[in-house]
Amino acid sequence: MTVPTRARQRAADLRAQLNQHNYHYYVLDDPIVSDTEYDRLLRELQNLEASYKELVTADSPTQRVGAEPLSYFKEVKHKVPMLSLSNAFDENEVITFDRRIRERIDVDVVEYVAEPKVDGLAISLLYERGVLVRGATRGDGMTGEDVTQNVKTIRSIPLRLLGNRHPRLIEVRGEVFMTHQGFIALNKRQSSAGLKEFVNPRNAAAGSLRQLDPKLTAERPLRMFCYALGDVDARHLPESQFELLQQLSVWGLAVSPLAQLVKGVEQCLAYYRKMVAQRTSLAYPIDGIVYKVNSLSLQKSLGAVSRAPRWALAHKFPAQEETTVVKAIEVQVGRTGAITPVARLEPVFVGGVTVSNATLHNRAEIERLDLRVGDTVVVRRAGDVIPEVVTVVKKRRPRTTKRFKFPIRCPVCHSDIVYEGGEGIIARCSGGLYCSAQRKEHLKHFASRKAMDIDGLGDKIIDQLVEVGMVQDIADLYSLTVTQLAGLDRLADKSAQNLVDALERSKQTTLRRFLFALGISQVGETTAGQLADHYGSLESIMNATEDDLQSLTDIGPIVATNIFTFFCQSHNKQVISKLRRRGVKWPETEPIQRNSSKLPLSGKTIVLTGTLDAMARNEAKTRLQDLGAKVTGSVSSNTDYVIVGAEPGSKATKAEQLGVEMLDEKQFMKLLAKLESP
Ligand code: 9MJ
Repeated sequence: MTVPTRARQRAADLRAQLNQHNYHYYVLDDPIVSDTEYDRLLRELQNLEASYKELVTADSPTQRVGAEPLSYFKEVKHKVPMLSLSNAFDENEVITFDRRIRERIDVDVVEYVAEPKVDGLAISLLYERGVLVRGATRGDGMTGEDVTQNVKTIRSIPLRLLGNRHPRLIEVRGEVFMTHQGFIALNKRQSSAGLKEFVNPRNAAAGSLRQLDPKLTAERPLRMFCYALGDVDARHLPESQFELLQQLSVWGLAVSPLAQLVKGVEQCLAYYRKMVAQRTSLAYPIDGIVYKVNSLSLQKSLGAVSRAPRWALAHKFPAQEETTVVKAIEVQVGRTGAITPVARLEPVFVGGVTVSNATLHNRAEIERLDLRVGDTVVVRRAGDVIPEVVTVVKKRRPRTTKRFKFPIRCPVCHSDIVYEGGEGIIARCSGGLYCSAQRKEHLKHFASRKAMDIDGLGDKIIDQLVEVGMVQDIADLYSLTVTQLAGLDRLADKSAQNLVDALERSKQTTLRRFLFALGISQVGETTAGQLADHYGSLESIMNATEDDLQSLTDIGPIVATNIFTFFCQSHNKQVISKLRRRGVKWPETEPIQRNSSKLPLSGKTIVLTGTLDAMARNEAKTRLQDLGAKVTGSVSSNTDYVIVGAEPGSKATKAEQLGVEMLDEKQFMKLLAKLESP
């Protein structure tokens, strides 16, 4: 069947458009059409190609998925070996690397390209006259596997290079990787399908590229950054590494946006330090920095030793994962009684520090890992995050291990442990301030910098004060004397005096600090600040009803209940009086009057129920408050309006019974539009 010229032209046009969109999306990270628009164009091309089979080309965007599963991968011999990189683990090794290069080529300052070392797997892409004809893994550097079908499913890899006058043949090399987000989403899907989860993004990327069925690879969120050439047959090539990256990008291949030219070893090290700090905020895993001599002719003359080039170096970050052995599993009791299991470890150097404890989060996590004392585990410490156990190396489990039994009583005060949260995931000691562990944490919070800021009252001193019974509650801190404190371990007279002075100074505080210091469940600094601003005095807060408390932007029903319940309890009221008697004070302020009579909704009480299409509940609340309204949580005869969203709760029924005026979303939006216009 002959293909009408119009169809042929349209297919070529669609292909070009789709390639452009891919380039904007994956290489420039700046999409110019929506996903829906992209899908529409792709579908149109698929339909055209289905009508006229002759239109199908190897580089058509429709050909990314669709190849039949393989039974094995063919071998690929790399014409130019795929080298690995020499590693440096500290700055001195980088200094030596730079010195050797300077000596060999006899220059004072070497120009390098520095870029993050992406933690994925090295891949080679072969383009013939601009069309992708083969994708291969690195393998052992000499022989890899032909993964063309799989590579084609990766949308950041162009099936045809952009522009024209491409080299007759060009082999581009780079790293295929998975973003953290893609990795988490993939593992979620694996887990809900009852399949094995991947240990880290690198394993997930490698496993995904080695699928015999390309349909499976297509479902995996893989990306690629290119950084080198292999075999080439071209008239003109760039003269430097940095220009090469720019040329690759012009051809539509993604390169690291963080690659930078640096001069001399000092700038290399400065780049490294900057990236160490940026590492955890990147969307994908990196495990070091690669420095490469910028001039390609110098690279050539420097050559390679064994399988690594002399002109490049991988400066590794401290490992974020290491294996070690679990010596014990214990549980810790937090300020609010939450019980967190922790693994005591054989100390191990990971992420730049020695780690001997890792959090196990909760009971379910121990069960998920099936963690036992004696197990060899992989621990991870990323950035400043608390170290955690990633996996158990089951192969190295000793023969006689026992499943860990989660305690049913608090290990400190022996009160019952109660379970709460979704599926009873949070274990909590029911002992309250009777539990000395909770008391200690409560005191530590009270003394902390953002709370009462008691300088010199460290964790060790608090532990002793509780253990010897010198302090029962937070108010007792203010009756401590120099003589008493000087009797404690490792506290000299001078430090005891300093601590008493610090306690004295801390008495003059602010209402927001004091409220935060009380440690009411879920009342952080922001909420404490809002309460202080809104009410102006402790008495007003103590007298507020739950409904009234909910009129604050950040306070929902749960936090309102926490605050209300806290101030109802007589022991809390007693501690507060005791603190005030001992001299803790703050300037009382005028409550911030939102309900200024000048505002259009001043004096009006409004309740929100159901979900709104146009905005989140909190936004609706703030906008109403900004107009002077009081927004509360329950409907009464004092309510002026109830705003009813989709699937309203019992509040709508109550409003109807009481005859309170109700506004649907449309009416509400109209009201906002009218009142908010200047
Ligand atoms: C990675 N993994 O990001 C190289 N790499 O260069 C970068 N790997 C490399 N360069 C030559 N950015 C061999 C390997």
